Amino acid sequence: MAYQNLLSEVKDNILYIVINREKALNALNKETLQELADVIAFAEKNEEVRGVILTGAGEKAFVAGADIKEFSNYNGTQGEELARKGQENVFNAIENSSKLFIAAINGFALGGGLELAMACHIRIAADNAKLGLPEVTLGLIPGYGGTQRLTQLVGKGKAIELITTANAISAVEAEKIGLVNYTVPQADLINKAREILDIVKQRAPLAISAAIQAVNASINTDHGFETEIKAFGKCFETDDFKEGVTAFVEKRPAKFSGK
Ligand code: CO8
Repeated sequence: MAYQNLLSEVKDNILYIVINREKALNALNKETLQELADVIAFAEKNEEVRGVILTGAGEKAFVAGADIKEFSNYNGTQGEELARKGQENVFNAIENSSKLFIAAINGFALGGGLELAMACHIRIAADNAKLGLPEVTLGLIPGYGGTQRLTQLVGKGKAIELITTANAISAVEAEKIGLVNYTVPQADLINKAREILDIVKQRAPLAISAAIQAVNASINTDHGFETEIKAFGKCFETDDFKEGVTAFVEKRPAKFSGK
């Protein structure tokens, strides 16, 4: 699929998505959000795709936020609609995807950019990255799930501090508080993300999907344990379970079909 604001490529079962508006520090305008929604839907239904690496073009920014230049004419109803649509089609769609999404944070991840990274299942930051939610400097608050996901990831005290001060933090600080999984030199960023997906690719696809949904249920529902029980039971009905156990008994690597 050809996009105006994204580069995308499937290679060795990994979908690479690059947000490609380098001159605007990869800010999320409406078109980019729509293209992201489309490429996420593509990843979900394409069996070849076993994981996704999401990054920004250039070495300066992952995403410097929603496109502020589009904001000036919005009223309350439009603001609410945009937040709802974006959350449903992009941010929640990533979080609830059956494919593992890794954000490779190659620079500024601010506002909607940090929200995008937080919607991903794993975050890896380059050592030059700066992360923050500066919305209150614009008279706004985060609208793409940032108040919820930051609190889930780092706890209420740190989330309130970061959101109300609007201070951006370094990758090292972000790793210290659990906001990113790893900090690596910029040159190693994609390799580190690929290294993780190369492991995940060898695991049973339906089990990966079930694990993501069960972990999500621990924070987004009040029935996480029940979700786990049901998902655990369903795993026994998969070919992948039979293959996994047979391969173990036969002392060979499993060859999962995702069925
Ligand atoms: N939107 C639009 N354009 C941007 C954005 C942005 N978020 N960030 C940077 N740009 C543009 C600049 O305007 C500039 O363009 P131009 O060359 O045409 O003037 C270009 O990118 C380069 O930026 P700078 O010259 O500012 O680069 P600096 O190195 O001096 O500064 C910063 C880099 C610190 C990242 C600075 O650009 C900055 O502060 N950007 C804004 C960061 C921000 O406030 N982000 C939060 C936006 S609000 C948000 O994300 C809300 C999400 C929820 C929305 C929910 C519903 C809609």
